[in-house]
Amino acid sequence: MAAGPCNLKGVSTLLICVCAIYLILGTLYALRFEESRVFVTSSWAHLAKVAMRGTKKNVTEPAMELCPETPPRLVGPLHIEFKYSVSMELVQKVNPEVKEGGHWRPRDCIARQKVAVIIPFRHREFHLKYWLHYLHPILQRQQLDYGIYVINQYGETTFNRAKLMNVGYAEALKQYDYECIVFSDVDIVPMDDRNLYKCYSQPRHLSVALDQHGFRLMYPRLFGGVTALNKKQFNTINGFPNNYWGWGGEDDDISNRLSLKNMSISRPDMKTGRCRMIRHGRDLHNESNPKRFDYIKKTRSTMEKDGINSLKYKVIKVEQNQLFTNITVDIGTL
Ligand code: UDH
Ligand code: MN
Repeated sequence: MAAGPCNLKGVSTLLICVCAIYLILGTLYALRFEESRVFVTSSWAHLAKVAMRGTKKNVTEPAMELCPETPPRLVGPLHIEFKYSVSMELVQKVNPEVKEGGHWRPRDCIARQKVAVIIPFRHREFHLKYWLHYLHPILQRQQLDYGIYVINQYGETTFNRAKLMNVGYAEALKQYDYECIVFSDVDIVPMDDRNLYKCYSQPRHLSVALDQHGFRLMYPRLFGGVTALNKKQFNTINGFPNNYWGWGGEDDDISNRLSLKNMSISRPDMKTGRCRMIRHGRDLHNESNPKRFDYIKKTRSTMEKDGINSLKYKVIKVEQNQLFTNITVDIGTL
């Protein structure tokens, strides 16, 4: 009789022990499984991460090389004419890769130079269409990282080409880290795309052989039409003069500035440097400047105080068009 409860006690103790062992073993097993699951998950996550890293790198950071010294898609002599009219819509349509504000850069290599092209401008929309039509594809074949800036003189007072070019320099550099500035008349188009719109170790004169001048350089120190200066060259001559109002003389003043600072003019050969200029008459409010002959004799004394260091203007409007940035500016008057 006494063994009954005692046996019962023994059996229940045994049961509790078995349950406890079962519980402990079960927990341990579950923990191990969980651990390995975490390990499996994290190793897959790690592998996936590595794989993704590889893909990401290929998509967003392709190993870009510097564009070749000689752009490979240049075609040489070009057929340039102004007989057929072009519309801005058409020019936009055939240049879909040009970004807002007239910016473009090569997709498959790093451009050798960042170039701002500055166009002094007023009431020449008709010429601008041709310029954009011809120049965008040329600058792209030249593999430049470029932006186009039309500097539009506000109001109807006397035109001042050199002051507008100074404004273009100052404004373009506020927008992007340009290292080279090309200054171009709106009516001049190169006839050979090997005439590169970039900077050289000396200031560059690009429009050396104009059709209207019988494809000849008018005089050795000529530095008008289309020119290119890097920032250092431009600042060494204190930029361009601001006080040439009306037609003529400012290009000779710039040429004087270069020789006074012991720089020479670099040029393409006379075949590569051929350009066409759209025929036109003299514009209203751009009469030839009778003071120019006096002024160009005094460059030595004027260049230090008149230039980029004394430039004053007021921006009226900045428009980011598809093919160019249009900056309307009040440059005052004589
Ligand atoms: N420009 C304008 N609007 C003007 C005046 C000049 O946009 O009202 C700009 C334009 O970029 C032009 C540049 O300034 O290309 C130079 O001016 P220009 O074309 O008048 O100078 P160019 O030496 O003209 O070509 C000479 C006068 C033409 C006389 C023709 C007589 N046969
Ligand atoms: Mn002209």
